[in-house]
Amino acid sequence: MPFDQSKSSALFAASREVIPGGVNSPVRAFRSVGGTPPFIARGEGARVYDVDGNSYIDYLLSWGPLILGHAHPEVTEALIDATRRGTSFGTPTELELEMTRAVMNCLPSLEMVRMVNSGTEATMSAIRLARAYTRRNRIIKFIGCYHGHADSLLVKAGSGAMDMGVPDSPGVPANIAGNTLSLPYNNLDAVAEAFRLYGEEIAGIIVEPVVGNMGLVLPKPGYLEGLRRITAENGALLIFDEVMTGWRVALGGAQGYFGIDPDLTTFGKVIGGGLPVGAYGGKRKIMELIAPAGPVYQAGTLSGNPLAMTCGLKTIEILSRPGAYERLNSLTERLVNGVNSVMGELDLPYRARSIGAMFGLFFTEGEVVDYDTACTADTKLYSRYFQAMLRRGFYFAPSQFEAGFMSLAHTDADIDATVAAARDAIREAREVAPIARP
Ligand code: KE4
Repeated sequence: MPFDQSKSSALFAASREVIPGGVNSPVRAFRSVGGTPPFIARGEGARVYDVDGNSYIDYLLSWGPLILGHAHPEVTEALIDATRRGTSFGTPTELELEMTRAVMNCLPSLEMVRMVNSGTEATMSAIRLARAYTRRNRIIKFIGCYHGHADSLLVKAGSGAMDMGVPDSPGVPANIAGNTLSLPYNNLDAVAEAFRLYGEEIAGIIVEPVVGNMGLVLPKPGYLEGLRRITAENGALLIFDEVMTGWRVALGGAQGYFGIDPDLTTFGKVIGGGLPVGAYGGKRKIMELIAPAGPVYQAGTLSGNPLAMTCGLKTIEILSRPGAYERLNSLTERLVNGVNSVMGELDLPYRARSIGAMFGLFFTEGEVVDYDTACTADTKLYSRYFQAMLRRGFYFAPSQFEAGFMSLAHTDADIDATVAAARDAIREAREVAPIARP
């Protein structure tokens, strides 16, 4: 069946004239998978519909937030109702208190929370807070983990394993990047060595407790516990970046799933239910340094605005209903098991993995535990598979180094259709070229 993208192509050409790369966030431009990104006109439940009339079962879900599916009736009704009372006041509102309590009820590690408008704002603020609280400047992050685009976090590893970081983007000053140490994920020896060398100067570690930004990479057993122990022993803070894993891995986030008590946690995505929301929170003795309670400045015109709070509250309420996560996990496992049975049938070494309602599929034979092993994946094969699935009406992340997401709106029939399409798509993708074995 012809895959008409004439309107998306025209819109993409026009957008590139006035929006950098034609998009408002780089990964949407399909640079790593090629082709024209469909311009989406609307979403409903598990599906999105593009301007050319193509429809897709959506496993991107706006990069995670739409865990209830698109245009959920209860969320939509609540939003319409809230809009009639005004959209933003720049004043305290009861809704913010309600939302803060709802977030804290899900994560016992939280004693105070500050609402912001994106995951980047949340991680940027948490880093500033960790530096102020410890009176130290250095930060540890992990290679392949992404925490938004704040200067201190757009940093790649230095030339030597223990050399401080260098800018990962023009415009990031070297002296800012030089305070960030980028270490391999899932390697506690590297963290211990970093603290041996810089211990007194390290304000904290920021980590994706389950990585979604190099594809799905799970923490090795004991890894997160090790980060908790080493930071506590050295007076540094452990910051869990749960922008992606919060309410995605479990109602209590990755910290609840693995039983870790971080000092600070950052959030985004799901807690906005599709509207712009980020948040950071943690122990009271740390959070009380934040203005106006304390001297650490952080502010935001639209932070905690009523529409985002309404959407987030309704989303958390629905996720808190009995059976929600059993259903999400069951759908995700059905997809992963189905894809893996296809790979087995075709005698292919690739295996999908999942945790909670997020999943990933690496086109490589070995187990992926960090960025170096993630990079053994055959990205060309992934791109051909992605395009073959897109043409068949299934929208996955347009990069091998991203995760996939499930919603409560997906059905068993959607999953079974996806698995059937995957069987044809992987065959088509491989016929173009033999598999590049590492
Ligand atoms: P935002 O500023 O995009 O709301 O959040 C930044 C962020 C922070 N921490 C983690 C773990 C994240 O995954 C993100 C954002 N994730 C990307 C997808 N990998 C968002 C998609 C995009 O950049 O367009």
